[in-house]
Amino acid sequence: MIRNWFKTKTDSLESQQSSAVLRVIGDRSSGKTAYMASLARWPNADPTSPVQTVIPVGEAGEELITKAQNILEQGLELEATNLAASTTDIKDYTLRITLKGQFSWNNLKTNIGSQIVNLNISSKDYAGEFFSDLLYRAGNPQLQEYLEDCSLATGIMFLVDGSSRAKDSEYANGLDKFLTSLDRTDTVLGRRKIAFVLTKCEQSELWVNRHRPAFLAEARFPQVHRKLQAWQQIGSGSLEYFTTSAFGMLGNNYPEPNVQLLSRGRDGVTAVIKEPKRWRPFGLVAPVYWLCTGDRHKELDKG
Ligand SMILES: Nc1nc2c(ncn2[C@@H]2O[C@H](COP(=O)(O)OP(=O)(O)OP(=O)(O)O)[C@@H](O)[C@H]2O)c(=O)[nH]1
Ligand SMILES: [Mg+2]
Repeated sequence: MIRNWFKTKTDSLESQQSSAVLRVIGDRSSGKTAYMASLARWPNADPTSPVQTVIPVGEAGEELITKAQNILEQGLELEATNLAASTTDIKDYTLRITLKGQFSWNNLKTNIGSQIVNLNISSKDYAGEFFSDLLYRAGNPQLQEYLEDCSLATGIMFLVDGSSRAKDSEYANGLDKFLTSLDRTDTVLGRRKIAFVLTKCEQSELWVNRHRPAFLAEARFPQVHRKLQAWQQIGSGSLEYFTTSAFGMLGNNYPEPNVQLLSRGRDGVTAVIKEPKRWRPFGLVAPVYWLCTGDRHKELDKG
């Protein structure tokens, strides 16, 4: 009985559904798998966050959580993702992200249902090899298949390790090839969105400007920034900038990165989580929200 009542009650709440088909691309070690696994795991959720739940749908999604628990939460490093022989072999992760309805006494009194927002995404996490193949193995049939698979997506998440600024021109060249190929297929031309996401932004030089993602992108990756702006200006699609960290910070007053660095070089940093029990990523949902709805979410943008 109670269950039925609850069901009708929730069904009558207005809920807004938005979905997106995504591809996560970027250089080797840019943090793509860590991003996806952290999003699926959603550890130590901040009670004040607009995100209510992140639920994996189906087996592939569950696998992401297992990865987060067995690797990241044990303070270990993820394995590099292998380039699948065929794009049909790449796992398609489906996640449902539910944002809290904004209840207020006002809403209750006037009986205006608050909107629960569901973001439904299916997302493929490519191997970073795909990105270097763009540069060095153009014309390769496997690469062509990847590019075709990418063109089915409505949203592209282009992840770049924020501390790999030395690779700006390489990224710009890869991107150039990628965008040219994408625009050649007109499946979703003009409606396609690209989120340029700077990862590992718990690093202090990025953290201080985390609320200015476009500024950071332009300052640290001027050539990539120029390419993306040009792509947008010719009407190929829309573009937004984001900052995120799959590992996050420790403490509130004097926050420090929750990271134990393993290496730092021109490719960026590799690291593991320092205190897995206090693991709280930031900025993961903001790009997904924009890719699904076309709007930026002020609260999610705060981290
Ligand atoms: N400091 C820091 N390191 C991170 C973060 N996310 C990932 N890493 C580290 O960056 C390295 C690469 O992370 P992955 O998620 O495996 O990168 P990837 O883009 O999937 O790499 P490929 O599968 O090889 O293309 C590993 O050492 C991770 O632990 C982060 O938010 N902060
Ligand atoms: Mg990977």
